[in-house]
Amino acid sequence: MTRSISSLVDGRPRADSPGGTITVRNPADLDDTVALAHLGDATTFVDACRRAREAQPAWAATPAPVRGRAIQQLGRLVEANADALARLITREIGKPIAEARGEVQEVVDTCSFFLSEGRRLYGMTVPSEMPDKQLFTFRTPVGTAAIITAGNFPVAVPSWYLVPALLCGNAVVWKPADYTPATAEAFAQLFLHAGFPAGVFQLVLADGAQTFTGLERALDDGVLDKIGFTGSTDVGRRIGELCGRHLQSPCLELGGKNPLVVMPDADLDLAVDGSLFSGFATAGQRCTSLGTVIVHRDVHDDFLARFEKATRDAPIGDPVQPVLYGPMISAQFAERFEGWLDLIRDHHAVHGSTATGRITAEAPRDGFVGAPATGLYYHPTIVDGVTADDDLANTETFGPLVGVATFDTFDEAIALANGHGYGLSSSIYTTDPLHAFRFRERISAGMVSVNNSTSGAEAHLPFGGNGRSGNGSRQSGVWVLHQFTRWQAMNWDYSGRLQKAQMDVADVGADLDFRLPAEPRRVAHSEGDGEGEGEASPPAVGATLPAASASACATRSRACSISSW
Ligand code: UN1
Repeated sequence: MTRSISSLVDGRPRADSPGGTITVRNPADLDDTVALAHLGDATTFVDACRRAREAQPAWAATPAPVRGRAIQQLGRLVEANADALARLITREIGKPIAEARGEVQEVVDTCSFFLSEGRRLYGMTVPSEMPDKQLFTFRTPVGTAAIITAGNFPVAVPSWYLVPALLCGNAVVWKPADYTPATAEAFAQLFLHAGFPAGVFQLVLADGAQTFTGLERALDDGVLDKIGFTGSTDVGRRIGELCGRHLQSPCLELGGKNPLVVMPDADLDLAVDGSLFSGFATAGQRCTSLGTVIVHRDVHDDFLARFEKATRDAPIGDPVQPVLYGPMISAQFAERFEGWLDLIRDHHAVHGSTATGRITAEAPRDGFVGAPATGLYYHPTIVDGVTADDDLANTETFGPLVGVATFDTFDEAIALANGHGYGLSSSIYTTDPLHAFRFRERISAGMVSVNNSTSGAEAHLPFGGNGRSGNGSRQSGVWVLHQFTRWQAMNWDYSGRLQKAQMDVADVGADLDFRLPAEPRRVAHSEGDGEGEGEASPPAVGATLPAASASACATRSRACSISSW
């Protein structure tokens, strides 16, 4: 069945398609047409922003616990429709059904967290420096937020923005990826049935160029107060520039080149499990997907042999079956991935499958699950011998490709892990807590896993990155509240007179010349030396330290030994 999908402005489908139409095919079965999307244009986008802005004040005036109730109802609706939503995700982007179910669960988890935030959304009471005066802080909504998201997580990542934004009393205009209109429309229907008032949730289907023009116009017209964007670093940069001109700070979640460091003391089987999942789940098309395994020279060959075997044995294919991964999420991603395979050079060694590139009858994959010709399936590719200067070390290759680099010293591992300038997720496999904490201190990523994959963040920890991965904004948990509220400070003087801060403040009279009387210093003499206690003299410079300090030195020298590998 082909769905006909349109923007939903004030809950009503827009019959026109000024931005053209897009036909979306199931990437696991290209003969299956999933949806025909009618795209809006910049005017549709600005119109949606204007209507959202009109609806927002009444929503902001709704008590936060009542807003939380709408989030609760949304969570219930998502749970009740979980199977249909997960199956639609699998059909539209080819995500394996188990992962699609996990993604829907991530929406439920997000709702569960924020439904109670409606009963918190705490401000503070703060003491004043003057009597009969009280200070307070309040969180106020930002206004209208445009949320622009990618299609690799077509419901979970949007929910990280939409749910807290609405809970905080904002109105939202959601522009999903143009290649996931069916999932977007289904998810939008759940919002529209969850009890939010008309107008606070708008869905606009549009391509990137029309959306950018729409953002420019909406900002110029003063009908947009916040932008949340998940997507490429280049587009994030342009959105950042645009927001800067309007004195706004966007919430940007951009790409990653996520490192996974394998120390010589690591449990190698565990490291292989983590590399397999974060390298190839969602066919490597997560922002958190593994970019490069950075493995110590002493365990390189052993690790690579195990990783190679696990990858060769992994079931790949039909996403409704239990597979490691299915097809690429759409034709445009498949095409781009083929370009990135060109970054493999002569000094690299390729492992992991029976061929590279698309899985076809001519380039088959042993053990493929299903019929490869019907979909956009690609061989898993492990590229060994990656060095810091390689394009492969510095380019986000969104697809089933994992680089492997070797290090001798911890400093080298850190240089490889940070050198590309991204900073989203990272991982270290080690059995030594010292290595784990040293890694945490020195890695530039916003997220650090220890003995766990780079993917699979839980929905209530701060999610986001630094450098090429984002502008430091964070989603999820209480941290995202900073994105969708602003602090308002209030002071209330009930003294009945003007009390001037800093000037009319009572002082305390202290005697700052007071000193405690000096005590005589004494040391105990050793037994039988025939003398009593005597006056101590300060330890000579360079004298031997007591035992406690000596053990601290031992710890320090162990720490130093990391950099000598
Ligand atoms: C993304 O790819 O943009 O941590 C989000 C993970 C998922 C979310 C990924 N929970 O891999």
